[in-house]
Amino acid sequence: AHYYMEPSRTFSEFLLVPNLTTKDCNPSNVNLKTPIVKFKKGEKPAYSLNIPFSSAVMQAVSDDRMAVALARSGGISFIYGSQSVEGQAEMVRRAKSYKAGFVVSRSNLTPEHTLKDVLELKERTGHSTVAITSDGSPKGKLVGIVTGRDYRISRDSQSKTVSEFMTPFSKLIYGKSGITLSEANDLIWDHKLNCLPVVDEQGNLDYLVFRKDYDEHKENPSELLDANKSYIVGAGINTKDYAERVPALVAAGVDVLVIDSSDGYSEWQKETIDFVKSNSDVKIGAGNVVDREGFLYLVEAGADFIKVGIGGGSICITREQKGIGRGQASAMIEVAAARDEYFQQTGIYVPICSDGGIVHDYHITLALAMGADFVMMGRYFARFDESPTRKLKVGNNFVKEFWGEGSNRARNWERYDTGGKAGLMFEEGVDSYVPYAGSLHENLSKTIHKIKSTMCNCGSLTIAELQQNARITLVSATSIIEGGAHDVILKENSIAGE
Ligand code: MZP
Repeated sequence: AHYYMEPSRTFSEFLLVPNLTTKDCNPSNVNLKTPIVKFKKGEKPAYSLNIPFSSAVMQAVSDDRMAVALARSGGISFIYGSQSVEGQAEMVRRAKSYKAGFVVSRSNLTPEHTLKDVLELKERTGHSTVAITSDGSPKGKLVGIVTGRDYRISRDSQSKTVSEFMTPFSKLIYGKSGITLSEANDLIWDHKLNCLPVVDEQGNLDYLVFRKDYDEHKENPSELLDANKSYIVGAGINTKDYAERVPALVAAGVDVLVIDSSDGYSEWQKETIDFVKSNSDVKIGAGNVVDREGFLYLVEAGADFIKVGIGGGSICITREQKGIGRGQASAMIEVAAARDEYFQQTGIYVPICSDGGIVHDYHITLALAMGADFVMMGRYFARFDESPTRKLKVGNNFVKEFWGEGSNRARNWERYDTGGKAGLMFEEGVDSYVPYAGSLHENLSKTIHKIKSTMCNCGSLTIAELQQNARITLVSATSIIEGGAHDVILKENSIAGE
């Protein structure tokens, strides 16, 4: 046998040591854009994400509703494959039928409303920008816009009215209603408005169009008016019925597939990748692996990205049942080193995804710092309104149901199959509850802010810089105690009257 003499480590055993934070290194300048499929040095990946988040290939997490909600925020869902081919293809079709952000928002707000109303609307709709028309209808006259910039500048001045806190941009456009489309385009160019004003037949400015991918169309913003793009949608497949499932998903418009398996270092995965590559152009990720050998095997097989992690998922009992797996941090560190070496040798960059075991938001930043290009999470997303499961009241708390793909409830034997007799012989996952946490948008915004803020502590404005610059330290068991509140009596735990 080969022995790894170093213990296998988890994220909680590490901390980031701050680097110098320069003055321009503030959260609003941090860019979380990240590749998800392989690309050659000097070229761009065919798909990238605006935030490094993907939701797990699980019945309790990723359906079409989650796919749209997460894509709208800049991430990707992989719609679960442990269902009929028709059912999954229909979910993909529904998610693809949503169009990426044309009009972000038309509100019913008027200039008399206060900033508080606008902030509430922005919070509720999840949009970073709100366009205000005189009568609240899309055809009404534009009287102002509220951008992310207002939001930050005016957050505490709750009493201002809309017209008082309109940005110079919006005043400019307001004063110029009646401008032509090309004049409007000039405004965008000059003022980096990141939106496209739309004019009506009379040439009057009608409403504003905002898109996440505006930058890609900067040279010719009018392209944005016929290019009504759909969101990027992913789907999970297995190594058993791919000949039937993949063509159906491709016909439904899927962008990226991933082979969902608890142990991906197998000839079954190679065969599946071969089939996909010879029958379609669709991108395909593979996994999960936890070491250099597994990574290289799947990369040589043609995978477009590699998923890392065995046994660390919140609902996973694989390590207890079968004794296989590896601490998530150790797995990430080794696979990231293999990925970098492969890039040096071949000029091909293969993104890696850290899958499972994210408990605290800072674990995401650590995973990125250790080399992950994006993370996949189940428990995190299962807690939100947008996950497909029931919300229940247990005792005094609201919870949502969350079960593993290896549980009897999911009946996903294909994910665990190592050949031989079909069927789930024993469970590798549990059926559980997670605390209900509200809307995806609200929670994601907080998490993203934390990540950006930590990246600033580490002196990094991009994920690539973080991977390059991060200084990571192991922590001792006693210093973990030091990291939480300690040696104080927390108010909520103290007994009334004492
Ligand atoms: P977590 O984010 O909930 O900690 O982990 C989610 C990941 O756990 C999934 O993306 C998948 O890789 C893995 N998973 C899903 N079901 C099981 C199981 O039943 C499992 N064992 O391990």
